[in-house]
Amino acid sequence: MTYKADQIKVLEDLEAVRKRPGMYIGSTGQQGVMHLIDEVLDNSIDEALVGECDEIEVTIHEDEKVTVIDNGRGIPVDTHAEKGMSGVEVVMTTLHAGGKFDHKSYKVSGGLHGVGVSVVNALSEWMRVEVQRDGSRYRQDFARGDSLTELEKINTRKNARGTQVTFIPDEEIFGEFEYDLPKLTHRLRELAYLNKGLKIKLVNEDADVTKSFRYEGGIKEYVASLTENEERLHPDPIYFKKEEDGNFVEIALQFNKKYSESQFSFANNINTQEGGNHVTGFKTALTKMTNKYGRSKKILKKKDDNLRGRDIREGLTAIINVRLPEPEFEGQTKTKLGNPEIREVVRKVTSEGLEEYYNNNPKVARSIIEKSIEAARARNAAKKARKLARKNALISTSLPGKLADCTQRKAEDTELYIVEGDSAGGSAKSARDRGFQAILPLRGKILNVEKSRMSKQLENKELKSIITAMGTGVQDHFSIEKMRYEKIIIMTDADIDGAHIRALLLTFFYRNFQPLIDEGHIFIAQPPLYKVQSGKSKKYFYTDEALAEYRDERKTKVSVQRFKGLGEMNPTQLWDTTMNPENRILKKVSVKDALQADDLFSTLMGSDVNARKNFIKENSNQITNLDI
Ligand code: 0RA
Repeated sequence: MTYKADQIKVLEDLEAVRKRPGMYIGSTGQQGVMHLIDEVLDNSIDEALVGECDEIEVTIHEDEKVTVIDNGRGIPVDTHAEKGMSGVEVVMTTLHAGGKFDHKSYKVSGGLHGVGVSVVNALSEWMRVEVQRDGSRYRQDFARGDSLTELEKINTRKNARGTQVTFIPDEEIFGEFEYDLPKLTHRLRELAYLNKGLKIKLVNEDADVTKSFRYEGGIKEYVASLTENEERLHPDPIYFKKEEDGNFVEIALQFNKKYSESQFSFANNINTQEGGNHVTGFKTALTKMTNKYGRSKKILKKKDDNLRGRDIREGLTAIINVRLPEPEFEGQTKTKLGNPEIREVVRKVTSEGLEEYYNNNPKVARSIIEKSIEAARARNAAKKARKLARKNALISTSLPGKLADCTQRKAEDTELYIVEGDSAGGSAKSARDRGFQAILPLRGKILNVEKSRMSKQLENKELKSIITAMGTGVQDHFSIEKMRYEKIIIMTDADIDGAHIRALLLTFFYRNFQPLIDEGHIFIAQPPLYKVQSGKSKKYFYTDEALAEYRDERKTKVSVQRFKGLGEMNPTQLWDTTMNPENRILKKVSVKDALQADDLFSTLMGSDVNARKNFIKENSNQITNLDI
């Protein structure tokens, strides 16, 4: 009887998932599709977390199915006493089945994902699970939450184990979808770094590309790769780890001669973008221990103030990785670690680890402290300069001369176009609807913001004019309410230089005006790449693929003009293709993945010019579609 009741409940549960997929996976867009892969992957990673799996393979098949294979223990195949079904069926058809097998010591439950792999079943047109366990191979097929077959033994094979899950997202739910391969690649690489020694393979059958990630150095290697283009204060990353009361903590640090701070934290393999108690514990210990050492060695003199945390962290790239049995995720995006007990554990590990490192590497310790003192000086000088500037009231009140403002004064529905170059700026000024569109042309190269302090950035004419045009003020004086426009639109040429300037501007916004990105105010204009004239009709194309498709369809010869720069378009063309809200394509810039962004920025902004050029060439598509 219980069997029947359970079966009915299962159908109801998974029907609910299909009715309101957004409640379980956030969205039914591309992110939702990616969530399905994450969900299956999390189960394999959980096996790796308990040391039961050291190899994972993800395949995107030509027919758009996805397969995730691991060599973990395999989903249990025996009959579940309460439920009267096989373990495989329980896991695949019961919401939150994780709790039914609660003998896992780490898990991602309650995290970003953690809704359970049954949700993937519910939202897949078809799904096949194969388990290799106890010398046999088993298989069961599912579709849209129901089982299609019973669990069958398909053959015997000794000395192998693991789980293989293949699924295809349901078009009834997701419509036409595409996988975000750059994002998947990034996530798999990140997971390989976070789980030292774990081998993760990504096979993209369509492109015939296979990538393999395995890092014996774990997060230490991660920090090294993130800072490979930086001038470093010490040759190898600082690393320490500890396991205490079932909590595992590891930290890798690299101090560099740059001015920004990059900090990435993870809890049970989830990127805790909003930070949390592990990050607080780390910061407290770093500040306290560095001051203590500086005083004891008299690098910090009696008359000197204590170093502030943010002065010590200037130029620091840090990864904080923790694992704990019952993680609690809080915050707006559920990416803030809430467990209070972890703060003290991380504080202690950092304190002890740093003290030992400083004592064994006095020269490095001195250079870190001297750099912090320098940062504090610069901060105080900048503060004085700002006070003076405000007194003069020059910077903040008069709008830049080259700004062609719109006539509407209320910010609502207005737009500020930041345009590369005077000639394009001229076209944009003639093309615009002056009622709600303002134009700010930029001249020459803007400052590389990654490599300079804020005080220096404020001296840069081009950046200064952006700040005054926006009206928000900066740093302590920033106020989003003072924004003079609703949208800020970056409009650059569709070439490599354009991509570079766009990346510089994005860095500038990302580092100094993140709330503008968070609240969806920053956009990228998409000028067309080609104009095709056939007879009297004109068509514009924004990607090479779209043009190729059109050419294939037509077969006849058409005349194609490639736009190299915005300046080549006359005002009417510019309006029709790029500025008219009715036709244009705007890309909203969002901080979805600070790590991905920073990865990109540090390569783009690092001192190795060739690495940067190659990166832009290889990734120009990704830069245009930048997910930051
Ligand atoms: C429930 C219990 C156990 C493992 C799993 C589920 C499991 C699920 C998936 C999904 C993909 N790969 C997986 N690997 C394992 C524990 C099994 C045991 O104690 O032997």
